[in-house]
Amino acid sequence: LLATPLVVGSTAAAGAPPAPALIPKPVSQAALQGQTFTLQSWSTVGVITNSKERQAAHRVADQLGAQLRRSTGYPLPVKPGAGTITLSTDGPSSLGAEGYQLRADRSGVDVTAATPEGLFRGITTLRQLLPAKADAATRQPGPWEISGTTISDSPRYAYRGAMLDVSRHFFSVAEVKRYIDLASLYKLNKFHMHLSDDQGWRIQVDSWPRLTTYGGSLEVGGTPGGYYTKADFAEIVRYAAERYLTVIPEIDTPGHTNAALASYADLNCDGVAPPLYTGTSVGFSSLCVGKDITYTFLDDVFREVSEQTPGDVVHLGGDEAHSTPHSDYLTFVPKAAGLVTKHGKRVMGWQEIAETPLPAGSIAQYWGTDDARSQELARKAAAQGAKVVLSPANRAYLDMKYHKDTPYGLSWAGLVSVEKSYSWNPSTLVPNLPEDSIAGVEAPLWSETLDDTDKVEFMAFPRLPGIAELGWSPASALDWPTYKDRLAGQGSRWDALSVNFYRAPEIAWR
Ligand code: TNX
Repeated sequence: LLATPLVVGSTAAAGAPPAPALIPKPVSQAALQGQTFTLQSWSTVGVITNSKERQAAHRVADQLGAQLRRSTGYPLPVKPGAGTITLSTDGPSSLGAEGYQLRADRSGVDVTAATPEGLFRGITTLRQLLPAKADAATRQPGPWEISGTTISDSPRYAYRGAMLDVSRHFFSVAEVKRYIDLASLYKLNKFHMHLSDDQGWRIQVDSWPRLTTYGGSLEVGGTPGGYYTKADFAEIVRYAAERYLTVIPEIDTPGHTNAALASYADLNCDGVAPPLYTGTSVGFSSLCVGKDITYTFLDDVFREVSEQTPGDVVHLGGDEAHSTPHSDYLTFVPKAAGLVTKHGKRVMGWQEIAETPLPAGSIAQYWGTDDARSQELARKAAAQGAKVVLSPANRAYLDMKYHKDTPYGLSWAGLVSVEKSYSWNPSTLVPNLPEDSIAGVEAPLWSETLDDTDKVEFMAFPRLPGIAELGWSPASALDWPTYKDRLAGQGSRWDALSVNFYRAPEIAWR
């Protein structure tokens, strides 16, 4: 094709729609002047791949086809070989596993990657290039145009996560899937599930059945809780994997354990089981560090949870152990970490675990608020060779209120506006934290005050896409004024997807 790529921002050809605003912003994008792709009723989706990746690459094409069939009503058959839209795994390995190139011109759209995962990242971009109504669940009128463009893209960080607290309030498999779907649209690749806490134990453990049957029975406020059976959890893991998110299960220890302590009296130092807890305090419970049964218990739990986890990371919590004597904490964490590695997984834990020696390959999750102690813990983790995932509570905690009148959420880490949550650079957040120790970013969503999906979406949108951009896009792309404009363009997309997002007044939603 003869068209010369022009830098985006140059005048689009007359008649061509303006280039849509992509989140996360790609590494590089150029306009193809005067070219417009139009999806037609006779368009096809082709897949060019090798035998090893055939199934996965076809599944990505099927995912794209399924969504576009819903909104366009076109048949869009998926077939081997070139199509109107062609997904190819022939891309250079220099793109990395998640990188892709995309070209849309008058004759078609090519998405090229080295892996099916890269194709999946590419189709999330393709969806955002189409009009917002392409994301609708029901048939919409066309035209289905994309202004000519070339994109080359790959992530800044390998770890780009979302966390959902299913303990304080339980969310059904369908609700969890919906959150995974929305996270996947912004190229997040880790789904951290906070599966146990004082208020509820949410994952089946065959060797300790009362954890769920009793310990999972309630939630905050005293309403019925729930738990995931092994089949449920397998379904979540499978669903996430199809969207190229790895599930990281968290069993919080030694604090945040009232649900387990209530389920088994033997786990308590005094042998007395406390009642179930449905309030929202933290820091009052602890496993009994001196008892052997504590480690028999954790060995069983980490074994069963690891067996259900294809990813290589299990999170052991470790936060806010205010009821665990400090010397006990220092004894406990290495023992618990050893049980995670015994079952073949890398250890992840909240920043406090950096006070203890950690096994090779561990990840510490920073949740500080620019305080010196949290920063010191992040550096301590790095100094012993661990990686750090950044979840600064005053920026990345999606449960913090946007402003003082936000109807739910907490504010212990401050009010977190859309601008505040976006306006930071992972490289420089923690002074003197070596860049090569930063694995990436994660946005946790704690659910003390969030008992349904509408509330979850209200808190996550529009802030989650901003954290996703901080994890994916190069530092040079991060800029609030232009981000704010791109974010405005997501509003109609969330309307099409029926996302209950917060219409922050500082954004000119369109
Ligand atoms: C702190 S930060 C917690 C959670 C709460 C959250 C609420 C951290 C690792 N733990 O137990 O749910 O604040 O914002």
